[in-house]
Amino acid sequence: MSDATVAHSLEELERRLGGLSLRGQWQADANRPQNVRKGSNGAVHIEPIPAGRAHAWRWSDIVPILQYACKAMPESYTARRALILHNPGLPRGTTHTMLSSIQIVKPGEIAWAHRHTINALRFSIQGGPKTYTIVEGRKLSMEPYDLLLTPGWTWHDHHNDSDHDAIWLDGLDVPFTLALNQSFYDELGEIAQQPGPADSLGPLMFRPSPSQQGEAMRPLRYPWAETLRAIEARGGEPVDPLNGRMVEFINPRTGGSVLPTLRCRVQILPPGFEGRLQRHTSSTILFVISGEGSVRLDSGDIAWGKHDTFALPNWAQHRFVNASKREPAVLFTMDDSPILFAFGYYRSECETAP
Ligand code: GTQ
Ligand code: FE2
Repeated sequence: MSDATVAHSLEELERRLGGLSLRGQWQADANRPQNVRKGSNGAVHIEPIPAGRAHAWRWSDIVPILQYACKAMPESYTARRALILHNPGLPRGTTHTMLSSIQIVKPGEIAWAHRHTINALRFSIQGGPKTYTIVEGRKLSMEPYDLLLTPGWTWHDHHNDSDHDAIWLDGLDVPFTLALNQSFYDELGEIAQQPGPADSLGPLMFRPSPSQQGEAMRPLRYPWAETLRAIEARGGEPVDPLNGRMVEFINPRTGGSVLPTLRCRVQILPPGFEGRLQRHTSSTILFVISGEGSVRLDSGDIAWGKHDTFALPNWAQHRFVNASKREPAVLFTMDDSPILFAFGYYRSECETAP
């Protein structure tokens, strides 16, 4: 049977392509979820559908299950007694690029030393001067709302020498790093590192005054007391109609984000704040330090209160609301915007002024 005698069908073409490990470009993304729009002239416009769901994890659910985990897993060990905040709309992770967990270390415990290419941070919730993490030999205490960094490939082990449970929020670029297939992991082979003297770097610099460039070592601990001072110093600045007030944690050596993949900020919504509708291509994980409010999305409102954590998918329209007319709401946020800025993908839109 020669080709000249058979009708040339698209179906037959695709069958033959398959046998040759080829695919037509028209077949490539046919089943991919995406938002396709046609303009008045028939031209096609495509944009992402937000990856995963907006979801909140309640502190009131987390605390009892952490206590249960302590009974069910009597030792923390190297794998960590950490509960992943698993987005119900994703195969893995809290957003499609980031993963957060809530971790508990009991009095007297050590979470064993290891390192990984995955970048990680911790935002302390319950802790004190006798709760600490050792990062590359630097002993960093974990007091409430301190931010601690373990940049990719730095050794780290966590210690709780106090007589209270230590609890913190972990943030990592796990889904991003796995998507690139760049995950390496080592155990030290000893339970803990030998710590040097307590961390003793100079004062931190926050935007808008980045300097300290060229410093031999960068800060890996951002104490809450200093963060509060930075927030207070900027209290007189105008309130952004989208996000309230934002203070970014900066790597003083670069003037950029604290980790190559993750940006960390504190967001303050003044009393009665009702933000403009906005969306951006970055995804965000938010932890409520204090206050009560909601984020309003097309899919409904998500209310949040003290110590809740919630995930905001990329490109989801949202609006921040502080439910209180008297108290500000204070949030710790991490987002994946450094990845997007690095490759020119970052975009944002907002409602124009009324
Ligand atoms: O504490 O080093 O939630 O390596 C996930 C992976 C915490 C940690 C997590 C980790 C850690
Ligand atoms: Fe780790």
